[in-house]
Amino acid sequence: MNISALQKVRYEYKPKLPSILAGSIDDITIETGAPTEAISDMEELRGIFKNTYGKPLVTFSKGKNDKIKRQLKVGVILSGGQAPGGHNVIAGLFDGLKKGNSDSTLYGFSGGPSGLVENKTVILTPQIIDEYRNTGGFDIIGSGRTKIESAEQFAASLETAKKLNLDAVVVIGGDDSNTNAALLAEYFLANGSATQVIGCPKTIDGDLKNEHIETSFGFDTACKTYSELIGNLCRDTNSAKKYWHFIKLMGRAASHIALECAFQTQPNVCLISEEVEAKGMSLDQIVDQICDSISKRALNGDNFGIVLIPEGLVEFIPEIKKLIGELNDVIAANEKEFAQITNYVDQLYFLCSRLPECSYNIMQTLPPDIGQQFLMDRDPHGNVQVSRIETEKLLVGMVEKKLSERKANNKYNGKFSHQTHFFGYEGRCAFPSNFDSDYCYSLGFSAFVLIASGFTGYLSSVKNLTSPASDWVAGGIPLTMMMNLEQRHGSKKPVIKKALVELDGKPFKTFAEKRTIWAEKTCFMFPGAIQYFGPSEVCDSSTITLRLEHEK
Ligand code: FBP
Repeated sequence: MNISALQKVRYEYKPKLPSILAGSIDDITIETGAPTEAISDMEELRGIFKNTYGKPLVTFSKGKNDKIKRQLKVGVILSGGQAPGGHNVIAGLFDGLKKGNSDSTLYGFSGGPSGLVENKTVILTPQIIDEYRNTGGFDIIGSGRTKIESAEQFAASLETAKKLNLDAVVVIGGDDSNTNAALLAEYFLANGSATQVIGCPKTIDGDLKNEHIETSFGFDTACKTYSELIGNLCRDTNSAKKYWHFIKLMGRAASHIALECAFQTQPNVCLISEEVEAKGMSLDQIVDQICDSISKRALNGDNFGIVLIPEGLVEFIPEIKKLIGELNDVIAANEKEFAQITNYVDQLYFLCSRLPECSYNIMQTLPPDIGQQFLMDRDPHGNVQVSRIETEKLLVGMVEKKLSERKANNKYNGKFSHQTHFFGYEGRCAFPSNFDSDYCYSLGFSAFVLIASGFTGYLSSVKNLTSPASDWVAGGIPLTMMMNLEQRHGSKKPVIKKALVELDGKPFKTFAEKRTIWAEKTCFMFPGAIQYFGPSEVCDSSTITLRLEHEK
């Protein structure tokens, strides 16, 4: 196999573990706290999760644990979008299992949750694991977005667990996938199965976090990768002084990635979707905000700059959010008929009598290529595929129009040339940073300890992440503790609450203090590429968001 020089040396990297997990396997025991409650809708959730609701928080400490050396059979699933470090979660789980008992087996379910439903597995051997240590990607077993929701899918998953005689299933996924993990844990117990289910918090979006989960894995590496690219564009535009770069950044609904990249690069404008929603800003007001920065900088002779746009922005602009919701309803109610219409003009004609007038009017004003993107298939969890809506192009078009109006009114006298970019997939499979390599390996190892100790319906957790890894605190969080009921497809469903950017949180407030000056002056920062070797402050630091959150 052809491997790069970096891949070769990264195989040798030994991820750092919390000291409790790095020591002897005979010296890891469990401490449990008081019973827990869901974040809201407690009574309803207690009814849905009769067997798994309200379990205590778990931490690991030194001591004897009779169960830790059990021979175990475990299956692991990679679920949803790729995030750097997934391979290390599997490596940590594998090494933990083998350290506990060398006869334990780890199955990988191929292609995501459908691998569990369809019983498609590979046995993970030391050779396979060694080929993937400290590498990006999910290609060790593949991933998928299948949602286990029908009675048949749950029954088939149970059948697979029985056939393989599984002690546990580990679901490495985001909020939707871990909601699925919670339902699976409940279903197994309710149907007399002893197969445990443990989740691991994955997603570059950074939106699976709370008091107990400080960050999801992959966020660190993805943000550092995008920031390197944005920093390069900052330097390019500061050299050539001729382009405004409009950069859309992945992250689905939440703007955590855009905010972190703003800290790392100090762009002229960074839009934050959550603020747009809170202030009820219209598309026109957003365009005004960008044009204000362009106009001010033009007065200084600076006809160049950087604009960061969170991927999910359109869903937070009240008038567009309403449009998307209404489109979802019309498309769902006329699914088959609508699927037959392939031409955009005919699609608009079909929507004309079915959408409320005001939403139809917005639809008509959108450039056809953007309008079409609003009509594309939803993902299996019902989400609009925001990564496919070219918001950066929509904004550039509107900015150009507004600037010519300003010029006609003598309110702008600059020169506007632009470039658009979308950074998303570029960061999802990068070699994990040291932080993600260590964090993921620890999450996998911690999942093993939870399984060996008999827990189900838990999310593997590693806390105190801004301290050196030896001081990290490992344990488990009951999945039901992070849940509430939300309206999905016309009815209330239990879901893990998505963490959006908090406008009264330290990261946003810090950004808000600095952005006025960034909008006018050139304050760019150039973080450069992720470093794997060198001084610890360069190689091991966590995100600025995490550090600010710890300061509060
Ligand atoms: P997860 O929520 O599954 O972690 O996915 C993250 C993500 O990268 C989002 O940021 C993005 O909107 C989406 O996946 C893109 O999905 P796809 O890979 O299906 O194009």
